[in-house]
Amino acid sequence: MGASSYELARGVDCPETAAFLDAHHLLDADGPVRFPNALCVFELPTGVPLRRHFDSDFQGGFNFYAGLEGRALVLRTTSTVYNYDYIWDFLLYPNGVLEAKVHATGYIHATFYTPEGRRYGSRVHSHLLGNIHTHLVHYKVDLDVAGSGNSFETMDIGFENISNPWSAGARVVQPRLQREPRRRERDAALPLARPAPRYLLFSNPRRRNRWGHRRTFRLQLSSHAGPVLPRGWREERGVTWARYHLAVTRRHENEPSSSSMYSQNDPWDPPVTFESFIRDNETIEDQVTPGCPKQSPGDTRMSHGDTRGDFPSPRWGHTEPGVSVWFIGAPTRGGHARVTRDKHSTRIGAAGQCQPSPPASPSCAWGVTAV
Ligand SMILES: [Cu+2]
Repeated sequence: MGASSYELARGVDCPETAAFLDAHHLLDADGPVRFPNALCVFELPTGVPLRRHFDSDFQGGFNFYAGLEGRALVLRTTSTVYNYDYIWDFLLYPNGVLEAKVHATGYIHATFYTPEGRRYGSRVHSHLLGNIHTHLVHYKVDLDVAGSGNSFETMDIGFENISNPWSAGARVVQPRLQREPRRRERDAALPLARPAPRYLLFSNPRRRNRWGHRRTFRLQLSSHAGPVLPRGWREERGVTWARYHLAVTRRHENEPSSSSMYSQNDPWDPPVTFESFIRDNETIEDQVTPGCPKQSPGDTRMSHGDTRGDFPSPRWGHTEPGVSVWFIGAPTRGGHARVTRDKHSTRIGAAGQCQPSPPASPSCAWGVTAV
């Protein structure tokens, strides 16, 4: 994508305050080609606090208030692919969450309108039909959690029906955690045909926190669409990674990428078939080989039935699939909110000012205590 990542406009593509960086590529060139300002970095107010608590005294006042404003550091670049533009964002949050996200914009690629065409899309102008189509995006991630000896498990919430210990003869239904270790590649390929498990957890069984829980990443997927073609159909062979919400495989040097740009030229017999990574069903449990972390193409996709509101530019409000990684029990919750105690204040903010935080702290926060 490097050769299609062009210059960004300050104030439009990125905020006025962003820092810009050049990008270089070597495609179809004798030497490096520079695209000025093709990357930008900026701080994004998320508009929602990272955390807050108003501790009511239930008598019209409060004991304390503490909050931490929400911000993310964003690294952004774009790719212009013919009529379409993709905006690629990587967001780093102060609580340790990493998020990868893509927005689609540009111009729609329409066809000539006929009334029969409405089975396949929406009329967007006198002679234009916006066709249904799918943008498939996937990320291949080499993930290490406190070293490369990692395991993968999924977790869901089930119910158990127990006798009520405080009331003889009565029953109580309560939620419980259901963990499912995924020990082999086939087990760790989660097909689109079934809903994805609620929690996708990558952990290091030998590295635990003080309470005995494994060091863990949680992967969260955000995607809208379903299968793009029936499994095994001729052209589907070129996108076998699209069969899964997520597939965790053992990393191999000869499997550096889960797809190939040349698959579009020969989807019937593509140069890289992701399905072959899984077919040997290797163990992925507790791999300790250095440099052999597991890789997990997380699959996100957006389906556009282009509608009138998408013309001429698709709205990006409904085109934001992405992947985020949460650290579980790691750099917990920021933890740097300053709570000042001010017995004379009756309103939040009256005495608390947003002050610069200590250097180690990710952001700034303020708090007030009132009587
Ligand atoms: Cu589209």
